[in-house]
Amino acid sequence: MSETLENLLQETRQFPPPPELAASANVKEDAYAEADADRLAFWEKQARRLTWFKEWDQVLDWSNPPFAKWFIGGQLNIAYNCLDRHVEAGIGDRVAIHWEGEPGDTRTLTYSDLLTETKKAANALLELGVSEGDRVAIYMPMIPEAAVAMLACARIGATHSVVFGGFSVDALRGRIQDADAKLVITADGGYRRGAPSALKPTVDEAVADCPSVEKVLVVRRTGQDVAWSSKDVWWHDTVGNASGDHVAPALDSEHPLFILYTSGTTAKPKGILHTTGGYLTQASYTHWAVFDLKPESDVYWCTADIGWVTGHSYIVYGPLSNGATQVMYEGTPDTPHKGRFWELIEKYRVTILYTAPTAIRTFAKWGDDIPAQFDLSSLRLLGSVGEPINPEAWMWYREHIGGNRTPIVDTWWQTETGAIMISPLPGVTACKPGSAMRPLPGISAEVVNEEGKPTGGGYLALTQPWPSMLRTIWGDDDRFIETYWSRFREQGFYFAGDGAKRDEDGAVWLLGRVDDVMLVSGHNISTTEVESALVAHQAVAEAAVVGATDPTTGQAIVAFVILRGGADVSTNELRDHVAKTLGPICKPRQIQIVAELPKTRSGKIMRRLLRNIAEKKELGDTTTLQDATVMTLISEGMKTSTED
Ligand code: 6R9
Repeated sequence: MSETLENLLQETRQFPPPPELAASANVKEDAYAEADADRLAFWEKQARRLTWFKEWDQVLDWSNPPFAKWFIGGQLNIAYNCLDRHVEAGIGDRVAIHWEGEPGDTRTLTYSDLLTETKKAANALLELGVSEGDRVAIYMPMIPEAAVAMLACARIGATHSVVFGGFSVDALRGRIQDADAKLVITADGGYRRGAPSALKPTVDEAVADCPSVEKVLVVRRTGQDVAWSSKDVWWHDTVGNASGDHVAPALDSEHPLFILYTSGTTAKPKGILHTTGGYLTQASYTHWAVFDLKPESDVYWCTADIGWVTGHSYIVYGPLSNGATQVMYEGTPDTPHKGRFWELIEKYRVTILYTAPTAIRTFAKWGDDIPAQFDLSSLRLLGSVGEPINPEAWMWYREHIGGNRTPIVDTWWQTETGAIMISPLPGVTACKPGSAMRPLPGISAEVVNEEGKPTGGGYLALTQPWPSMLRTIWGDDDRFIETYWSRFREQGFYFAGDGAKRDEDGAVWLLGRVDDVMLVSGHNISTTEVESALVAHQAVAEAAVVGATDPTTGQAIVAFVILRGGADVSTNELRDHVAKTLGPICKPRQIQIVAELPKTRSGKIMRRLLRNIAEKKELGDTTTLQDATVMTLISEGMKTSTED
């Protein structure tokens, strides 16, 4: 990116909070002023929402940046905060998890059930030789044992590293080796798209090259045949026979809680390290504040996988620390039919739904008539995470899922930030479709130029340390400094890697990764704005835009577009539509209609792969791709298309 980012899309629609929600909201307008007046006192107050075995001596140590410490000297146990204290408070009978398997089998776990399971799993881990400070890899389907495994690790102070159940042998092996994991927790398989999908063979192959692994703990989920080695133990034997008595030890506030590897690039994955007290403080506070959680009456559902940071912070640690009742679903949204999500919302009377733009655009593509067949009137709040949400997808979500009633919180954050950073507060903010609006109370973010000075369109920087910030990249402090803290070294800002703009009301609009920004005839154009213009055409469901090398303009815009079911439109009409909406400079050189787009497992479009196709280069690393066949289909389509 050379100068600043162009500001192309103008959005004038605005949706104030429903009055009832505003009146009873957990967090009101005054929170911003309170946090501005004394940021550390504000976070100290949020830390007191948790139960500490020993109070901290100091809130923040920032004497050795960028290595932060929060709540120094404090001691707590995360599993105790998520489970024991709720049972001690007399709400052990409250449902923690309504679990729904893909084939339709169900399990209901109360807080007491979850506590007993976690204590047994903690004892089993100890018996298997895992102790405080050891690393445990978790490679599991979306079953309750996945959450139990994480909580059991947290309980005994073992650092977990969850690896997406869809990742390959190579990805799993690399992550186990990088963290020197002593134990792997997995399952025989899980259900995906109507059939058992094996996990254990991948673990067997990976573990063959991982001398650090002493044991593999296996949950029986599908009952499919598995090869068995001397390292393997069944969950139902080991955890099943373990004692249900376990006292949660006090762990240091800075004790390493988890490592989570960021995906999606050709570089070696970065093991993002999170610790205990600061992480839980912010995960818990933001879950309560941003989703306005009323634990006695809400039924919350986050559709993420636990292999993604969203599953860590907003399925496991945030909701459970707040005593929430939630839905957990094993499978895909189209199995056995495309209304599965809406069926579950109707069945469990879900009040808060948290999902990703990729899912929303897919639902819009499948058609409005599908959600219309279900009773979604229980919903009172919707959330979005993972990518910029195109204004038209936001409007579709509000109308067809939220019945034009519910606020939508577009939450910006990263694996590295650990918890939500920029988001509306549902009882306070008048939301604009497509904007994450403003930093949460206690969070400092700016849109800055190359020199770190505030600007209308440029880089998103985080200007003050925050409790749930990453502490380092596992085993590589230099890379941590280089990746996140070198661009604004002088200012001491964290560089998020995202482009953003601030509108005249101060609202923040995320514009995608700066690596994806296109430089067309000297103009920096964000992929997000061109994609949003395309999605605003009634024929378009999804769009991915890349800058491909061009002899005359430097880079030229190439768009890959998925049409809505039944829609028919010429690519020239779409090119003209973009030119009319954003100006002639943004007119794509070429538009390719495709059936699918390459995405990561958390649904982010992998523009790097599309850029290679647009420039007719080799594909590069596709190991984190959700469906590898997509690329072959797109490049074949590209060869036969004519550039109009
Ligand atoms: C939570 C998560 C982080 C990257 C981030 C940004 C993109 C996430 C977003 C968003 C625009 C939002 N991103 N939420 N962009 N608006 N509401 O997604 O973590 O998987 O580490 O990805 O995702 O580009 O930098 P992670």
